[in-house]
Amino acid sequence: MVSGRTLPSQKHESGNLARDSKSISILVMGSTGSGKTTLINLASGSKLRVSDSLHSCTEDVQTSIPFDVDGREVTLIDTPGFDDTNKSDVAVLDLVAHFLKQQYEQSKTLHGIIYLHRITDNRMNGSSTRSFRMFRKLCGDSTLKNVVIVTNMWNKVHVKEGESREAELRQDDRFFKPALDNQAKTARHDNTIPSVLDIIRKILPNTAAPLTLQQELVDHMKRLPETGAGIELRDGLKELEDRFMKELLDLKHELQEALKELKVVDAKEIKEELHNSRTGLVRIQNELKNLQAQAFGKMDAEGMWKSMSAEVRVAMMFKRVQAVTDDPDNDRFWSSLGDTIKTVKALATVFNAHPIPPHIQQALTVGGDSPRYTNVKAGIREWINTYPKTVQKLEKITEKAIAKAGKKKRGWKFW
Ligand SMILES: Nc1nc2c(ncn2[C@@H]2O[C@H](COP(=O)(O)OP(=O)(O)O)[C@@H](O)[C@H]2O)c(=O)[nH]1
Ligand SMILES: [Mg+2]
Repeated sequence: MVSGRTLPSQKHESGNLARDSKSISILVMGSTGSGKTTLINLASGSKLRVSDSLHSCTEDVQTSIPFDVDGREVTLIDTPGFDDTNKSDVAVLDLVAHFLKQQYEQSKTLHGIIYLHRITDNRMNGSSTRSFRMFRKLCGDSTLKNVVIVTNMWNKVHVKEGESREAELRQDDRFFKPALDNQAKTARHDNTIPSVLDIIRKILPNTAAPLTLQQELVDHMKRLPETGAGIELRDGLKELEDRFMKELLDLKHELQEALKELKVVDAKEIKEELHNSRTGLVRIQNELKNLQAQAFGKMDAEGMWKSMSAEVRVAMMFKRVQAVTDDPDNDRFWSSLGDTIKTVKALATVFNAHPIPPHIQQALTVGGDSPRYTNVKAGIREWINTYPKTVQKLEKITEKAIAKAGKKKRGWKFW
C-alpha cells in the first residue's frame, strides 16, 4: 500500500464539497484519449470504462469513488473530451457545462482541475489547440492557480524528444505559457499511483473556487453560447468553416483545370477530395447550427420561454438572495452578490411586487418532463411559494449584505 492512500471508501455521495474542507473535488479534462479515465481509475480504484484506440467512451460526466489522500476525501470527476469520435464539441461542451452549472447551483466548487496532454502528440495540432483554448475560457484566469497541466505517456517517447516538446509547450504563447504565467502548475505523470498522488497533493492546499463558466452560467445567467467557452467554440468552428470553404474553392478550381487538360485520374481524385471536404463542411455547419439553436434556445422556439425568462430569472435570483441570508458565511455568494442584488432590484421594479402573473404558473408546463427544465421549474415553484415573504425580506437582506461587505472592507461595489 502506498503511503497516504487508503482503500477507497464506498461512500458515493460526498455531500457539500465546497463547505466540507475535508472533501476535495477535482475536475479532469483533456482531449479524448488523453488518459483521463485511466488516471482516475488508477487513483481511485474506480472502474470507469477506458477507451480503445478507435472509440472514445466517456459519454457523460462521471465521478470516481471518493478516496483518501493525506486524510482528505478526494473525488475525481471524469469528463468527455473534445474531439470525440461519437460526440460533437458542441455536445461535449454542453454536457460539461450542464454538470458544472448544477454543481455550482448546489454551492459545490472545485479545488482543482487537471488538464491532461499526451506528450506523444508531436505538436499541438488544431484540435488540441482548440481544446486547450476552450479549457482556458472555461476556467478563466482567476482559477488557473488551481489548474495542474499534466503530461503523460512519457514511456512512449524518447526522453530527449519529450523534453523538447515539453519546453515548446511551456514557452509558446499559443500553448501552455499564458496559463503558466497565471500560476497554473505542471506535472509529469508516469501512469503510477505515486505519480498521480503527487499531482493530487499539488491540489490539496487549494481553496475551492468557481470556474468562470460556472459564474457566467449561474451568477450572470448567460446561455452557453454567450459564455467565453461558448464563444471560443463558435470562433473555432467558424475558423474550420472558413478553412473548408477555401479548400472547396481551391478543389473546384483544380478540378476545372484537370478537366480542361483531360487529366481523368487527377479529376477522379479531386472529386473524392471535394466530397470529403463537403462532408466536413456540412458537419461543421451543423455544429454551428446546434450552437446557434442553444443561443436562442429550443425553449424560445416553444414560444413561451422568451416571455417568461425575465420572471424565471427573478425567481432564481430571489432564491440566491435568500441563500445569502440562510448562509451568510458562504463566500461563494460574496463574489456574485453585487450582480445578484442589482438584478433582483431591477427586475423587482418590473414586478413592483405585484401578484404572481399567470404566465409564471403556465411556465411550469413548458418543456414537458424534460430534465433540462427541472431546476428552473423547482426555482419557479419555490418562488411562487416564497414570493410574498421574499419581497418583504429583500430590503432587509440588501441592507445586511451591504453592511457586511462594508465590515469586511472588500470594496465591492453593489450599485
Ligand atoms: N502509455 C500510457 N498509456 C495510457 C496512459 N493513460 C492512458 N493510456 C491509454 O490511452 C488510451 C486512452 O485512455 P483513456 O483513459 O480512455 O482516455 P480518455 O479518453 O481521456 O478517458 C487507453 O488505451 C489507455 O490505456 C498513460 O499514462 N500511459
Ligand atoms: Mg474517458
